[in-house]
Amino acid sequence: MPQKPIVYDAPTPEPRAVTVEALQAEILEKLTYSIGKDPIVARRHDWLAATIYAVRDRIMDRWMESSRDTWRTSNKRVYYLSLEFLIGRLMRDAMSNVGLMDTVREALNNLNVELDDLIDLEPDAALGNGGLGRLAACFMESMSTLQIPAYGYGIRYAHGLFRQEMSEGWQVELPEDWLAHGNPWEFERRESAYEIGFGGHVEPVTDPDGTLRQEWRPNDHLLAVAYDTPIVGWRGARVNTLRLWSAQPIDPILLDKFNSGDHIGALEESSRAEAITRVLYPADATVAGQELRLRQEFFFSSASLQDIVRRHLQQYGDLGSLPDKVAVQLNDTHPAIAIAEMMRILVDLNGMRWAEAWKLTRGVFSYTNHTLLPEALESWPVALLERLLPRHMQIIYAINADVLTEARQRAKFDDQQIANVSLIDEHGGRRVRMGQLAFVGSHSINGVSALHTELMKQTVFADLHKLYPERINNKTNGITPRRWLMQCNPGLTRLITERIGPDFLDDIDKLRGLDAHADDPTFQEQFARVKTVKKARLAKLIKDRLGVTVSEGALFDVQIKRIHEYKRQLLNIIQAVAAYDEIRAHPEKDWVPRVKVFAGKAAPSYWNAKLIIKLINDVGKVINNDPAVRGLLKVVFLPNYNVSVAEIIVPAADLSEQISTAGMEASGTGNMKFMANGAITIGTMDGANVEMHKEVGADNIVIFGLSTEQVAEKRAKSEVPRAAIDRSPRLKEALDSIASGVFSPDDPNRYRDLIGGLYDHDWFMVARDFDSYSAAQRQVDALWLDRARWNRMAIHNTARVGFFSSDRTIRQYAEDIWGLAIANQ
Ligand code: 26V
Repeated sequence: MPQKPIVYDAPTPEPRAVTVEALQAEILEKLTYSIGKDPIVARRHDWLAATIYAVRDRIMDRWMESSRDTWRTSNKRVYYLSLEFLIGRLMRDAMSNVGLMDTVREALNNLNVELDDLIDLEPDAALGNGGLGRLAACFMESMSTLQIPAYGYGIRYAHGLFRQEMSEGWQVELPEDWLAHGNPWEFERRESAYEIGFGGHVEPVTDPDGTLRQEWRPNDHLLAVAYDTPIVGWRGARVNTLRLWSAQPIDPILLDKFNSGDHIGALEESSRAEAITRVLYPADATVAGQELRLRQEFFFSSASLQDIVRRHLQQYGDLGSLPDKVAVQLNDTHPAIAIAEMMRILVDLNGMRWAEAWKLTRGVFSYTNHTLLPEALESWPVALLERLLPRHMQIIYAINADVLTEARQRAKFDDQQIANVSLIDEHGGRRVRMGQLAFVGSHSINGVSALHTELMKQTVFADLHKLYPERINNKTNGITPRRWLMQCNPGLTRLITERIGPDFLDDIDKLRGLDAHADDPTFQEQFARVKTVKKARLAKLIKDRLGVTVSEGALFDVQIKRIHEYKRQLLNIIQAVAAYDEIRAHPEKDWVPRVKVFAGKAAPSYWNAKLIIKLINDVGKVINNDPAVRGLLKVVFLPNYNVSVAEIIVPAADLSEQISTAGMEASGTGNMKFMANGAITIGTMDGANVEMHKEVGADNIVIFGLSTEQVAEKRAKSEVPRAAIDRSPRLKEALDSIASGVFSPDDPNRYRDLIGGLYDHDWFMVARDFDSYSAAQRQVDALWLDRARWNRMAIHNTARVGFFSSDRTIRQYAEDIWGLAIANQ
């Protein structure tokens, strides 16, 4: 049936009323007619779903208006392709952004339901591992806020990141089940389903006009079905769509098999298809390398591109205008296969000439790199790609031939340089390097902090940068101030509003106005009081979860992030052990009471990371129970870190630990969340810390440690770290006690190898940065004792966080990469 033309001014229903009475009536109505529950027997989950349905209706009007607007204005659309979206809970975010918090709270109150209980009940959508996935979520919110017509494309994993529990201090992983109670936010779009192929062969065919084409004939097919979630911008400015794909079989059941009695075999195709979107890969810094992962990558890339091209053709009817109307941002290399898929769609399916297709493709795509760690750079064996995606492998070879020819002829590259820019890695078995593919197929390649972008130019992409010097650019990460200040810290938001008025809510740079109040003792007092309330809340969580009592008067020293050796939780806990030794040796000194808070997940197969968790727990058990410490030091590890837990911990932090080995943390975004909430950063000159140091000024941050250059130098010289240990009796004492089993009497050798590594190679410079870190911690103590000084620093941190808003980041993407004009607001 031919598609009906779109009528932009077709009738729409009356928008829903937003009074307390209307909401109250509607929540009841949803409970009865949508959930099918009598209010007298309804459970809390029923109330939650009913409330979400009522709020959702108030978003629908704006959602539809946003889509109409994009069709009507023919503006360029942005597509953010990401294998991860760590969005967390949506209800508070949505209510707060459309200004319905108080109304809904009152409506529920009248029904004897407490809004905060419902908020805590909503599952935390953990469709991501860490920084990369959370960045995608902040970007989605900022794109809606800035009224950019944008779509997020990803996977609707049935199971997000595993739940972490502790068993005798060890991490154990349990399956996560965020869809168990259904998901009232999503809309299944059966009509938007696409066929995805795998395997098979490529057949050359000659068209009637004599042209030769390659045709891929996959032997394995499944369906990608769309699920849409609305993403609301600040003040409901715009509602964009997060479209997540779910894999389904083409035939739900093989009837012939079933009828012949093979009941399991009849469902085989179904479970094989569904396996693709069953679970998120839980590693974020080592490539998984499994076939299923490549299937996930192609599955969502292909579905997204088919959707994009269909929408474009429906509106514009020709593909030549793609780069004018479509910008596709690749979040890391995970969707890089989309470049080859786009070429296949243009050349094989639409008969476009290769050179023309390549120009369009490069005009459409841009790529963000998020890590330079060699073990996290994706590459796939040629044999695997050939088997799963034979036509894409041919296309990759053809792209490579063009690039290498250009490198030889135009840039006069030598053999080594050719090897560096080649899409094919020849070391060991041949592999396709996805970073190189993403680079050559994009008009823009960006890093996520100034330092990281420089390192991209100097290391992994040095020769590609020589070949295409105008492509690499920097877009320092950001965070959405809505979730990470206004929603998670309403007390602070209120205080700021009282002081400088509400303008900062719409223009975050206005927070600068706080600078002028940083010396005001009354304001300092108020600022500190807000912090104390948040600390009391965290203290309660610690008590409830761990049974450990901590005082809200202590300095809350926080390191929360994925557990990784380069992030150096080990450095932090060794310093805690050294402090423990000092406190016992010098009970007469004026010690600053501290609570060291850790949280984060380790990749299930990352042994050292899991061992570090166990060490933190072992150390905590000893220190927290030693009467000689007199409560001056506590060490706690909060299990199952996720977005919702972060929203409680971040506003309660006094000190933010951002202590990665210089050159290794691409940006960090946790650092920015703490800054917004008035924590002082102790950190290395790494990632976005460098820019934070610049924004906040040297007086308002505590920097320590080796620089990127010094780290590189020491590594190049293969310098043995022993000298650093011999020079530092405090470090030596701490290492000896850990290695000899003081904290692991049940297994004295548990940490021998972990600590041994510090003597041996110390790749992450834990030993060599220790003294500098300890000195920095003493400096923190001194600052804390001068409370006026501390509070002033804290206020300056909040005041100067504006640069780290993801609105700023997205504006820069829009202007420099996507070629969009942003309305000034
Ligand atoms: C790699 C892999 C390998 C296969 C298994 C699953 C998986 C998932 C993610 C990754 C790449 C992780 C890269 C990453 O998360 N980078 C972080 O990106 C943040 C946002 O830009 C940045 O702030 C962090 O510094 C950076 O580590």
